[in-house]
Amino acid sequence: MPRRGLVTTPDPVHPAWLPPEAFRAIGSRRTLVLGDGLLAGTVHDEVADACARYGGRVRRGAEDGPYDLVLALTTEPLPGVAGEVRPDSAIGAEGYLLARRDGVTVVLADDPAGLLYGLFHVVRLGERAFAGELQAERHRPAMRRRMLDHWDNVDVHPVMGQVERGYAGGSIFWRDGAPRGDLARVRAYGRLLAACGVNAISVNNVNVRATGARLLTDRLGDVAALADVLRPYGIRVHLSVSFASPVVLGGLPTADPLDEGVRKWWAGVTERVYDTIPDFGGYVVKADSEGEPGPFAYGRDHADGANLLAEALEPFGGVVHWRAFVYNHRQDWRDRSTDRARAAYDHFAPLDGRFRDNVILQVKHGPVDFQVREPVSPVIAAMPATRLAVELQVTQEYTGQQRHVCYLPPMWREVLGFRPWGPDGTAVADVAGGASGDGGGLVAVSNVGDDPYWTGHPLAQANLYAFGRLAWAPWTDPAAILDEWIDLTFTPTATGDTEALRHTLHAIMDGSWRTYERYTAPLGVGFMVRPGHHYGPDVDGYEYTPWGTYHFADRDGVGVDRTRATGTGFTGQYPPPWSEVYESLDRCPDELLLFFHHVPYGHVLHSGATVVQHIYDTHFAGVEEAIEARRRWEEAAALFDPSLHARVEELLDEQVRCAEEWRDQINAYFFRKSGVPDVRGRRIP
Ligand code: BDP
Repeated sequence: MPRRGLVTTPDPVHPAWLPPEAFRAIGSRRTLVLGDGLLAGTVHDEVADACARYGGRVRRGAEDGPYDLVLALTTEPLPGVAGEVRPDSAIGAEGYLLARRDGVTVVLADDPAGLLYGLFHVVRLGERAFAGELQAERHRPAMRRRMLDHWDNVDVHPVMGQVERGYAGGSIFWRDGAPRGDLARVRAYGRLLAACGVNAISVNNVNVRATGARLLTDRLGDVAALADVLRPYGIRVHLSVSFASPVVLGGLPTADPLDEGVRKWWAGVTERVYDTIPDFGGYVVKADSEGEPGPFAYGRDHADGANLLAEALEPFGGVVHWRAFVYNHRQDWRDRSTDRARAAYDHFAPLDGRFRDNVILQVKHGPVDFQVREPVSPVIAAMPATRLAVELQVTQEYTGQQRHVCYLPPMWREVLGFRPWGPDGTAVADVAGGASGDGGGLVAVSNVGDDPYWTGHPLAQANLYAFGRLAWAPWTDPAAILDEWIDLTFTPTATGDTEALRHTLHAIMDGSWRTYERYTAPLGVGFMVRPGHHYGPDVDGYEYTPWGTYHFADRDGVGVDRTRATGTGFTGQYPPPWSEVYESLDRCPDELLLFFHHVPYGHVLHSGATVVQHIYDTHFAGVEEAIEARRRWEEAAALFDPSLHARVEELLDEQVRCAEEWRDQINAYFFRKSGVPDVRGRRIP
């Protein structure tokens, strides 16, 4: 029998980006914490722990100064320098002001969450927080909602296991149908998330099954226990729910969103949720997608469906994250006119303006499915009257499954910086942030499991950290975020050569997303992965299946014609100028060419290479880059903890093996289809 309850069973867990040393600068100083409540208590306890280790001291409530660091709520009487730097206007929700004057570092916040984020800013600065003077700086999150979705199954699924698309061991919440019990791990997770700015998580898979569905009702206590542990770190808990809950849990004959009994059922259940978890965040719903139940069964649309739940949540300030990932996964592959890329827009754009205010439409960043290269989803530009959240995938389902190094923030940064209405228009980051700061925000599928390094591949931690930081400040340079992560995570080893360590990690990680792109499916065509688990190459794996993900390679050419002129018309879902840019064979960016166009192998790219030569060149180059990353890592052995070094080395061996497999299959496939030899005469199997 799996163990139930709140027993703490400490795993051999690495502290990720908050090793005790990260608090050295604070822990050796004198700190004053001013403010009441749970989160101010967390701030105090964090500093107190550090002081116990490094010999400093912390007081809560004004008394015997002087202090090196003051962390205070603006609702308190502010002594000395803290009073002098107090701003005239509001700092704002979750924000903080940071200043240093006369040898005192001051963090001020209007609300306790801001104090917590301010503390972690000081942690990031380390000794720099206590040197010289600092003009008051204000910091506020660009997105109010910064959320992680866990695709964790409560019961073990026969195919997907404990965590759907999880590459880091089991769930940190659930094991074999029950809570794991070791809430110390969940608490440590909450702390890591607060340090990078995440403030919400959903704790069960969007494919809601068996016990997962019951978290809403008789297993609600399990969710409440998680909420209790995460609350001190400013993290609200959300729940994935099944649209069929009134039937499967409530015994009702229908889940029709317009049925009075169904509405009452959701209202009653939701009230009980808030009685149990007063700060509950809301529901996440995947409906009418890949077999999940939804409003279509009752002849209703997705506004009817989402509004049903929104109505139940509204009295309590909750939101429903309604996913736009709705498409037909049983399409006829012989019928070239259907296009999975079109589906989200076709379903949702006509519904703009019909959603209640507390509905957040959660849109995958690309129109298909988290491929290594996709255009930005046109839905993001099509629904000005709807709150939109952009969904990213931190778990590396299609990007190496945490066996390959693939630092994703450069891709996310491109998505967030994309301007769907052209260079003078709003960017995706601003759509998600919302005009009044209350947009749907950023959501990502977490990559964490019960692995001792949290994420399987130790370097995959950087993706999680960077997700939080980009949700807070989307315009940050991914390389700068990587530096932050490095500084917070790695303490100097025997050699103490932090510069060399940093140099090694940048050399391996900065360009790793593009490296991965080079040795996998080319020019935005996507997929070509093994069906089912999605690891490694299978050139025609999905080509003759009902899933809607095709490349249409034949002896003459490759790519999906999504133009209005001759193809599926998908380009017409974009506003100008992108509708024209993507429609035009001449103007379409090289990296997306095969996403939008079917071209002959001899088609010449902007780069000057033909399509087929580009495929050969990038596949040889991608493997060379993977080999070079492994060489650099081997060379840097002395800089890293030996067990971490060994784990990454093993994974780099696998990455090189797999990259070679990709190269050989892709190159051989296109050589045999096209008959065109490599101009450089390299060996193609
Ligand atoms: C796909 C995954 C599948 C998820 C689905 C989703 O393969 O496991 O359930 O996304 O986002 O990419 O719902």
